[in-house]
Amino acid sequence: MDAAHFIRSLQSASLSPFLGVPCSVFTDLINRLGADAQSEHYICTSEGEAMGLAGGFALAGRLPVVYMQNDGFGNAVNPLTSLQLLYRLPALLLISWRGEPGLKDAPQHRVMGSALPGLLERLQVPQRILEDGSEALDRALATAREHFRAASTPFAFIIRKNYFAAGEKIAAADASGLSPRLDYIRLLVEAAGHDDIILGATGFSGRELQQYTEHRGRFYMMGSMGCLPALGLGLACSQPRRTLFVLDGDGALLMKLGSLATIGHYRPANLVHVLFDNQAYESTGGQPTVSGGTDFCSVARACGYPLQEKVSSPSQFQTLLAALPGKAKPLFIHVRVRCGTPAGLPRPEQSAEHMRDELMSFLS
Ligand SMILES: Cc1ncc(C[n+]2csc(CCOP(=O)(O)OP(=O)(O)O)c2C)c(N)n1
Repeated sequence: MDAAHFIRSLQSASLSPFLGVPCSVFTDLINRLGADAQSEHYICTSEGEAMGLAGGFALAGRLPVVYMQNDGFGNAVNPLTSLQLLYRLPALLLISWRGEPGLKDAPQHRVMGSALPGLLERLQVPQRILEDGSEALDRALATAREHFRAASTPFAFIIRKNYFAAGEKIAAADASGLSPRLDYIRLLVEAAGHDDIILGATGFSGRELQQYTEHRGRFYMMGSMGCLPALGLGLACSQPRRTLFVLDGDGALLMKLGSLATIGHYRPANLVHVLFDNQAYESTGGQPTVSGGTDFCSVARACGYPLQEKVSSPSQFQTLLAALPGKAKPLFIHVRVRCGTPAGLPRPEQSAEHMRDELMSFLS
């Protein structure tokens, strides 16, 4: 499906604005939305937030379109049930079908991939799996419009992996002078003690940690976007003699920014929270996040982290790592990085259970 045609068809059916959290299935769609000044478009920090925003547009009499990965559908369920379905507010949901049964995909999509159609049905959200071609789209749109008229609640289009063309990765905003994340990850793993724990988030920080470094205490959290700082807090509280490094992404941190307040409240004296901020959802196609307007060190300070450091070069990072034992913790380190990862970065071959077993046997 041509993304420009798709957007025009929805707009002709009075559907607008577009908003959501990226999935690589929507790279081409989001590129077109970003490039077209006529399309009203909002990039959100979580799918739950997107549903709230959609509720506001619906109250103003509009028919918003919310795109999300099916992994993110979980975040949307709460407002879907107690906002859209309670107040009867319409929205067209575009949900990517990662982990569609029978197709190869990353393991974190398996459960939601098979559950999605049934979940929508249980929630009484009518759905269409979109078939290719503009006639199929027109028919689905007519059904959705009729549903909005009759019931005034959300309608879901399930979007298969290859529905839109692959789409070019969005070229990052000017990041000249900045180093890529992997330069910093390598330095951190070198500096970490043998007994320390290093956690990598959904997105490229976890994948690079897993693929390009060796440390017995490393762990890549593949899914559950935004949950890594909380998982790190649990480990840090249970393993007080080890230093625990959380390698975060700006998209992931923004998704659950409340974790900063929780960590700042409990103040684990062994946690180092490193944010690799490329101002993008790089691993889903480089779509911009809203992080450019957020001063993360100030937020961490206000949430109770006793120390925050801003880093913009690997040598600065190295100096900081050398002085780490004497620094107050939880320590927040904001590293501004540029987008870019080695070509062909594979997904890990180990299963999730294997990664769990490795970390647990290291800890015991
Ligand atoms: C709840 C949820 N929503 C969306 C996704 C899809 N997704 C996977 S990685 C990612 C981008 C992560 O961005 P960031 O944390 O900045 O890391 P980067 O990709 O830049 O390394 C997104 C949106 C997901 N896995 N889970």
